[in-house]
Amino acid sequence: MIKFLVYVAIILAIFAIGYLVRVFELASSLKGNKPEEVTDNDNKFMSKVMLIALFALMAFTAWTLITYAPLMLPEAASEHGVEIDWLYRFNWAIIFLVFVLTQILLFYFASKYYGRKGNVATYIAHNNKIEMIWTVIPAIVLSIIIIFGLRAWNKITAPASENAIVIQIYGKQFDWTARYAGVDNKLGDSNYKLITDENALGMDSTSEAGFDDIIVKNEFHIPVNKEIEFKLNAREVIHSVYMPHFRAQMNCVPGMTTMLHFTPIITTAEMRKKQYVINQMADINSRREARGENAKEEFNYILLCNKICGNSHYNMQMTIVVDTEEDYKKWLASKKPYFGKKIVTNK
Ligand SMILES: [Cu+2]
Repeated sequence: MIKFLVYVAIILAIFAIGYLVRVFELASSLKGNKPEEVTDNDNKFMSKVMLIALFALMAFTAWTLITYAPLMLPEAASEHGVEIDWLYRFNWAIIFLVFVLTQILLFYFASKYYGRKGNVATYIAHNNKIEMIWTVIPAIVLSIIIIFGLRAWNKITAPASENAIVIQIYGKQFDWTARYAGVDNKLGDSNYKLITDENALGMDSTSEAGFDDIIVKNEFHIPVNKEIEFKLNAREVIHSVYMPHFRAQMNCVPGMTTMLHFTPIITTAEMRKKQYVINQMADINSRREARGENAKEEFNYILLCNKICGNSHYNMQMTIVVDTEEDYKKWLASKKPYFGKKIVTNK
């Protein structure tokens, strides 16, 4: 009800301002002034408004930066994530510099050279020198950005190294499954025709490479400072693996295998000890408490589906735990292979 009254008040205020302007115009026309004519005094007034607008714009920009900076992506926890963030900040620095410079010049000139009676603007039809400047400088800056970007992109999308740990991430409506390649680091064959309620991934029980494959749900572990190669599959529609802390995202497409790889550099335990993470979690938990929820949440890396894939898409996620190598091995050893067979390898 109060909201409704506020809206009514705003609409009435707009009408009131309209009428006031009309009254002002009528009064000045009675005095013999032409209301539509712009006088030198009007221009001078607007030149001051330009300066005020410049300060207001800069103050607003500073405020949004301070207010919304905490909502940017969390700290990068993968090797290439650090590089992506560096590129991102580099781009921001250039954009910010150009923004501040051009806006200051724009408003300052508009304020300084306001219209005066009898003044005529200088028309420049063509000037090679200034055209050269505004073409060459942006071209150089853009080339630098593109070269840095391409170098990073080539590194990120290059094939994973031979000894990267292979993990399959399988998406279906509406959950994720992770499959570890086991001792041989090779995933066994699978076939969609073999999919049943028990064999959700359609694993082929005659494929030897798959005998030691381990299947986990809800949560999967990876060791820190080791390259992980993800092989991504989907059952029925396109899903998208998104691991924001690791700056990694790739679509999972039915009928094909997509891949991505990264090296995590911060363990979950290390992340939980960081002061800003402690503060963030305290903030989240205090808001939960205010809502009457008891469960305390701890920081966790997360894998999300980033393709709207159906009505429970929002809840399609998995916890990622980055362990020390020792803890990772312990965790993996506690899991039983899906087919329950030990594989004999000569590796
Ligand atoms: Cu999905």
